Amino acid sequence: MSLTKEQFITEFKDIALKLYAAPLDDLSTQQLYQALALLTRSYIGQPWAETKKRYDQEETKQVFYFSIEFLPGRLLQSNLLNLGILSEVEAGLNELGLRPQKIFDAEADPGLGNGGLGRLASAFMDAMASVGMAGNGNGIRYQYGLFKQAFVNGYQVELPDDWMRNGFAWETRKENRAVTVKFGGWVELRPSRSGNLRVIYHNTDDVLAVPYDVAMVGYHNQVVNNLRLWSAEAPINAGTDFTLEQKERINQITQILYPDDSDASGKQLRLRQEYFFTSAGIQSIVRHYRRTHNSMAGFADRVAIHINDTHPAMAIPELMRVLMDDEHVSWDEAWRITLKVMSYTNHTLLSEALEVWPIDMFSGMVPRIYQIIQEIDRRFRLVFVPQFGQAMIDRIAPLGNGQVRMAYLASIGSHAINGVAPIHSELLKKDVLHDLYQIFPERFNNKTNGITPRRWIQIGDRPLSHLLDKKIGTTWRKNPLALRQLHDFADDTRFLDDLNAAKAENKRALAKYIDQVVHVKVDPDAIFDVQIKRLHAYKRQLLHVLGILDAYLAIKRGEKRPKRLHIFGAKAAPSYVYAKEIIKVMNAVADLVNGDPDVSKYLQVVFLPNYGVTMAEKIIPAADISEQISTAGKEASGTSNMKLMSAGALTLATLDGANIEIKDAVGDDNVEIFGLTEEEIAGYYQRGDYHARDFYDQDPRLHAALDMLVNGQIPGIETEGRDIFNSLLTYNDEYFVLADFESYLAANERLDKLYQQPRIWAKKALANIAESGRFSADFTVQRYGREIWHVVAKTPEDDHEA
Ligand code: NBY
Repeated sequence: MSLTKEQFITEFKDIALKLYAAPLDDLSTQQLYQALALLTRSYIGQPWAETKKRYDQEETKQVFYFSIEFLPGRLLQSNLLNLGILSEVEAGLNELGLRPQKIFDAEADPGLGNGGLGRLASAFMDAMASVGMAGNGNGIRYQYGLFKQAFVNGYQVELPDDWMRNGFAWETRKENRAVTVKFGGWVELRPSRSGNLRVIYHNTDDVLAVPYDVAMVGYHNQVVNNLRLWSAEAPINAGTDFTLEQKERINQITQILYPDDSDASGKQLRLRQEYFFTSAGIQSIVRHYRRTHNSMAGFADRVAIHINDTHPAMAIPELMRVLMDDEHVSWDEAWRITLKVMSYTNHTLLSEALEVWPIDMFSGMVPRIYQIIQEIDRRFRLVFVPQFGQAMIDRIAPLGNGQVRMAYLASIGSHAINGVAPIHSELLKKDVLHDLYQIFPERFNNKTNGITPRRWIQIGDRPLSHLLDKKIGTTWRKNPLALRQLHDFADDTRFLDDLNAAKAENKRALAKYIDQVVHVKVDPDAIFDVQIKRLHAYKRQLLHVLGILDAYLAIKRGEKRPKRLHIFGAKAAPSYVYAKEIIKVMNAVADLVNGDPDVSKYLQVVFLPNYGVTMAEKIIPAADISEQISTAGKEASGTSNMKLMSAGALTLATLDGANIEIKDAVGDDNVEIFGLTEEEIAGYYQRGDYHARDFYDQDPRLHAALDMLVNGQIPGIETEGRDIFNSLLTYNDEYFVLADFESYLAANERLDKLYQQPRIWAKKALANIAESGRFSADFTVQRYGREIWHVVAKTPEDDHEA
């Protein structure tokens, strides 16, 4: 859209006056934010309605991305950017004597997810709208997001994230689109005169699912898609029948996000959440379709439903249920439609993270869904036992060991199953879903994750963005592959110096932010070494910490090194004791290092509390080194690796997840690879001959670093230091930290040396930025569109051009 600075100023003053009955200079920052958000929303309404109308009129095939998590990040700036009016608005605010950034910072970050899985879902929403794909999100409107993390005496403390305290400016309550979700009770199957089976539900607990829609604005293309988040309420007209307690119980369903990104803990409320948003989504899709079609025959040509990990896998039996019970479609026809509609992404290779539910809990909560899964299970066995044998089918049938096994259900009921990086997709076929791969080889494929450069470069990294505009023009903003033009300037020393200057500016800004948040004065000239991701044993923040301890000891011995600032951001699942112990140790190490004037000349450590999307936007542009150091074969893909490379950070990495593709993209000279490969680790497992203690005994530097955990040199970690020490030595170091220690140090030493030559460093940074375009989620969703969903992207401009 077009909007001049002058128009904006008039409209902004006007809306603020209407809203608050006061002139601008009387308003708080929060009020200014609310007014600006409302004005921005008013620009979105029309293209939003028109997009909807166009999809209906043209009978566009639509994608519905079902995810129990979304992490959109703040939306004001990104909506303004995508509408094409960010510069005008900022100029207008400046002219009014207001600070744009201060207003943007008044927005709460909707933390409706744990980590990469939730962020990926939101990147895809942004990307689908931006490439003109009819892509809708389906999720939960959690009253409370992921806990707010604080540190008290170095320990993680979890506080409620009341992110909607000031409302959520971007949502629209769609009361008229509410549906009823039924739990519990029992099911009567009664033959009817027509020969159909009539399904009668008795004694169910009904919950009203009310949708709140959030606009997903495409980049400069007049497309606005829909993210539908469901909220649980007591059914209407029954107000008098519900006690306060019953209402409370219903409201609880969408009250809080589960803060577990590790093992699938069997929580009843979690299962309730899964069925709630899945059933609501399926019902509303079918209802919308049936408004314009009188049978379900063509449904699969108009609808693709994607299951983001197994949390929404009940979409499969739920669609079967609606097709059969409500639409009177036969089993065979319903199954044909369901298979064609559904597709599934797996996000983990850790077997403890594969979701399973006890059958008695499951069948009690969703009896009809359980019946349908029983029938899926029966038919699956009937068809495949003769061909593949009882033992194999027992391993992978949807029901087994008294459990409903969601990954198997998802795989059996989808026409496509994908991993999120090549190594991950290969390991799915080889290990985790090997038996299913034998049966359905054609379903398996890879779709490497992606990120949105709009948020991470255009919004997050202004200095770099301006530099790019000056050097290669602005086409990279629409097509990030244009970043490849940067290769032409790999030997342009002026430009390399400019790149370093942009990085330095970002580092000064981050240093200021660090001082504000944790009151540590850091040296902006240090190497900024960043590890930002959930705290997990397999991600090996511990290896990074041991590297810091080694540096500490070396500096204490009098060694001089280029100054490094280690920056961590990481939340631990509240029930993950070991991860929380690592957090305590990280904080204690930070105190030790920063508090020692001999050491802090060369080494500083900052652990920023409450890492999330908004904080990532501040950290990533300032990073020199990106630590991607998971045990090879454990990280499905990673996405912070892609974001950091696009900011020109050099990747310090194991050959895991998408690190491998980053290495292939930039070449061996432009990343720093270390550590055991996945094959080498598999070899240790097979032979059973990994002995962590040997590394401790044989490597004096490792020995000394590990001893610091237990010898009292780090105050306050008696218990935690001992537990971690034991996990590595007594319990033989499940994640091969000790085996990779030496090569990790060597890689770090190479980076230290390299940093002494700023232009060579900048040249490598340039190569990373130049090749980061391929990881744009725009391309990722287009690959999903072509190969899985069978949809084509199209924008209103395409119509004009045609
Ligand atoms: O998904 C992450 C992977 O670890 C990462 O490698 C990948 O890049 C990213 C996107 O594909 N997985 C992830 O974020 N998983 C969770 O957050 C999660 C949440 C809940 C549960 C399990 C995992 N759960 O069991 O409830």
